[in-house]
Amino acid sequence: MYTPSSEQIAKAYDQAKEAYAQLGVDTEAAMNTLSATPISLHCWQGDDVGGFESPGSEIGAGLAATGNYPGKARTPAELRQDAEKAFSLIPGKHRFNLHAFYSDLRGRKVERNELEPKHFEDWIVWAEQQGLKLDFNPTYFSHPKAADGFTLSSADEGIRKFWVEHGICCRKIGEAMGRELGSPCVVNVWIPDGYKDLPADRWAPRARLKQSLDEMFAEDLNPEHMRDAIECKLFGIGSESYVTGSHEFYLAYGVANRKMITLDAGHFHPTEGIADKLSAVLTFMDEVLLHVSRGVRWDSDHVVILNDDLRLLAEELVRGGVLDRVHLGLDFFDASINRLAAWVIGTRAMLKSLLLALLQPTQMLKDLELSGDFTARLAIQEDLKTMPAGAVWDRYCEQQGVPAGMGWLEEVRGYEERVLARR
Ligand code: RNT
Ligand code: ZN
Repeated sequence: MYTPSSEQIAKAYDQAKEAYAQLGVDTEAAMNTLSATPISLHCWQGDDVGGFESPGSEIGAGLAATGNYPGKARTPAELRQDAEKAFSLIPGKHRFNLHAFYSDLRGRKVERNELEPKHFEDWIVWAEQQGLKLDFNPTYFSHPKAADGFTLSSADEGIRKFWVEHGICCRKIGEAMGRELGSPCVVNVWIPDGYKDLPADRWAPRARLKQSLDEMFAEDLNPEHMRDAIECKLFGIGSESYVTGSHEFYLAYGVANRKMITLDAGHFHPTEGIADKLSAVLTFMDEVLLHVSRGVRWDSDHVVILNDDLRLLAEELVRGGVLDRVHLGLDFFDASINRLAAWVIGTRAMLKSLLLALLQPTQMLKDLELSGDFTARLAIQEDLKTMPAGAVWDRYCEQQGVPAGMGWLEEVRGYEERVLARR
């Protein structure tokens, strides 16, 4: 196992620093920027998108976490414990992204259209103690009123109203989280609504969704405390032929109503990447939320790894200078491996991709492009791939007080033995 010593890290870092300096890249500046870039870890990797309302219920909504690795979190306290362990292995200060059905009700039964900030008080207190900020999502699935696959675009007025009310509650919860923790909470709306087979009417559900969003967003809440986001999707299991909240729908809604859109890497055609979309949408919108995910042949939500899609995405963020306009959230759920290792692998991959992008001579590449030297543009981008970024990464981990190299895996194994295996 590669667990570098301090001397090893220092030596390799000095060489790397020198190598990057020859390219005009400042490794210290890169690490500083990285440390100021929070990633929002999605709570739902910790329990297979189960939530704590009714143990053992189906997720539904076309979402599927496959695998039965032992030790999943069964209570809010267990989820917090696991998340704390994961955060201790991830360099930097980050955020935690909750879904409404992770309310900490302590045995009470509260309907989703009656949720209040107090039902998340334990989460807020915990976040405060941990120095974390929170993000939030209304939950439009795993519920009897979502059983036919329609929520905010339901033709049943009672159901539609119920979900509008849920959205209103959740915006207020997000506002409380943001106010109490001193950082805007992004409240992301994703609904599963759609048809498996060819619809006879594509229009009415979209008209109803617009109406529902207008009702939900009617009250202006302080953007210092909360920001609304709306997440599109191309298709899902059970909604292959039609999704009410398509990309065009939410993009248009977002531009018309000044709401941010959410780009989930798994929500487009499999050959389509979200990296290319940033410079398009951010030309017209102030902010964007990303759900960084990894689809394998479909929207499978595999654990994020340092692949080309991720590298391109990070390059776009850095080259566009938009790290402060893009909220970086993760969205994957793998139940076939250690769940907290999944968080650590995915988040560390996201951070590594940002570091790689920050270690590029961005201006040099842009200049080469403008001068028409596409040969050098390609040659340098290719050689950058084998520059000693790993040495900078190790140094960054050490600086942030988390294991460098592969040392974190030992920690996870120990935790699995002591805690997870006993559940
Ligand atoms: C579903 C969306 C959505 C969910 C989470 C649980 O396709 O990606 O973001 O994954 O809200
Ligand atoms: Zn998503």
